Amino acid sequence: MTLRLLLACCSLAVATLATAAPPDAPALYRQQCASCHGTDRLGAMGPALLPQSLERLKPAELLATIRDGRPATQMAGFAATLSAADIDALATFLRSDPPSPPHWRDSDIRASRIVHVRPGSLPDRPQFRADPANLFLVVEAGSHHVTVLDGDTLEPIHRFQSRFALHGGPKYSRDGRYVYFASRDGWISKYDLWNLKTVAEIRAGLNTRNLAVSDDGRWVLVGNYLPNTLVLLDARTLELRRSLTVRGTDGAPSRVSAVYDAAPRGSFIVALKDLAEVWEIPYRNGRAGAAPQLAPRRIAFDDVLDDFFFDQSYRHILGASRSGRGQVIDLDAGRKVADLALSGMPHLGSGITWQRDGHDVMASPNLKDGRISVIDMQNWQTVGEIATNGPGFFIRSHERTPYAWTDAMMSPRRDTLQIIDKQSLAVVGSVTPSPGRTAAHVEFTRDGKYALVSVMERDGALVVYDAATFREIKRLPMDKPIGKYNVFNKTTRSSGTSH
Ligand code: DHE
Repeated sequence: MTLRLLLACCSLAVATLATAAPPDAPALYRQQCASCHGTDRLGAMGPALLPQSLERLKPAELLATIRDGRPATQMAGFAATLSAADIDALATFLRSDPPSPPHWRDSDIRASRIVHVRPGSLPDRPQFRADPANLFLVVEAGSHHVTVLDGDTLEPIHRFQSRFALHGGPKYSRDGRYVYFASRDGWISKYDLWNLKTVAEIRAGLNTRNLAVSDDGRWVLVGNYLPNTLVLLDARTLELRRSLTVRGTDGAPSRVSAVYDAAPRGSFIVALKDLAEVWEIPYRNGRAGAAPQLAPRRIAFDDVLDDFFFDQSYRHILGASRSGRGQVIDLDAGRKVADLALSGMPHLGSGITWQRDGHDVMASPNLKDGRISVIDMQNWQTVGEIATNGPGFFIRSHERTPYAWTDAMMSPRRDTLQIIDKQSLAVVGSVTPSPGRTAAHVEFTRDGKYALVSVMERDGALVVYDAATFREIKRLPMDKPIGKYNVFNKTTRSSGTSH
């Protein structure tokens, strides 16, 4: 090789090295993302972009979102602005923890509150003709909307924009007038269903699991993954009343898996993700007008239980450990009273109950196995194992139908729901609303006559079936409808739906 050629090769290598400098992801974030998602990645007009917020997004989906944007939202695609290497680097950056752990203190919570409508300033009666107790709220995850559906005419009466990524059931006040939503980003929204208006909002955390409303309608408790907190709000105004960092007796922090209202006990129940404890927080005993103390009664176990089902009296919890082992906890006694013969990954949180042979039974789907387990609630024995098309998420019924409907959304048969006779425990029918497309989550009209099923796709639909003949009655196009919630069934704590 001549000297000249050698020099040429060297300078080419230097030039290649210079152009191959790795992208500066933090700088790219500041230039391209920070104005919508916040300089601290905690969210602003766009959602938070922390590892916890992105957990549910597959790597390819995150890349595609940065590259192509999200249809029907303000998220534009960056394919024309950023190279593939820049996009890769940004995705890796977003999946990494920020240099200092993000905080969300009481002062941040307070500062985030937005009052859209002054309490007491809206009419105290429904501003529409539909039966307010037979309304449904349908959460459409595609472009983050909620549809208000008249349960008699089965026609929408209103549709509104929600916060980004609602999850879990919205919770109604007992009279059905107000409904509280939690978004995965921590936003709690209070909606006046009689006036079809969002009245107040507050950001209670950075990554929230769910909320519970006390039976007396006075308190909202929010459970967070990030930070590890419980947040108590005044249900009337959404003002912050108390917060508590969740720790074990040894000081170890824990995420909150979920919070529940145990109405007959006058308390909230808190499921914990990292502690082998369940907490009970009474809300009725305090001084008149005073916010309940977040001073939990701790019930300790030998294993973490983060998914569970309550019996109708809220005396017993049926809980599943991470290994899938099931146990029954007596909340009065504060200890385990029985083991449950369950395997796979029972999804007890989606369980329902009904009467069979004079006994209350409970049925739970399974996230790993294609079967529904049916358990006698008196002796805690398994009285039936119903083979289904595959692992599923939800099972649903109603006091006035002889059938329970279940999906197989975690399996190749995700497009089909099977219908089970609650007495014989035999599968007696099935529906496939749209072949090849995910169908799941059933809710009944207040009289139990119609079953509403979600086709959970961007160009999806809400499909209404006659609950006795399993014939399709109508379908309403919707943008990735997920859960739907009937005011009557939820406020009367129907045994056919989760609470
Ligand atoms: Fe949910 C409720 C936890 C994934 C749709 N889900 C709940 C509740 C909990 C929970 C604790 C009860 C809270 C409540 O209603 O107040 N869900 C979890 C998980 O841990 C899990 C497996 C993983 C996660 O990312 O959190 C999970 N859930 C999903 C989904 O993938 C679903 C199918 C679609 C989605 O929205 O992301 C989903 N979850 C639902 C729905 C409810 C729910 C529709 C309310 C059920 C009801 O009828 O009340």
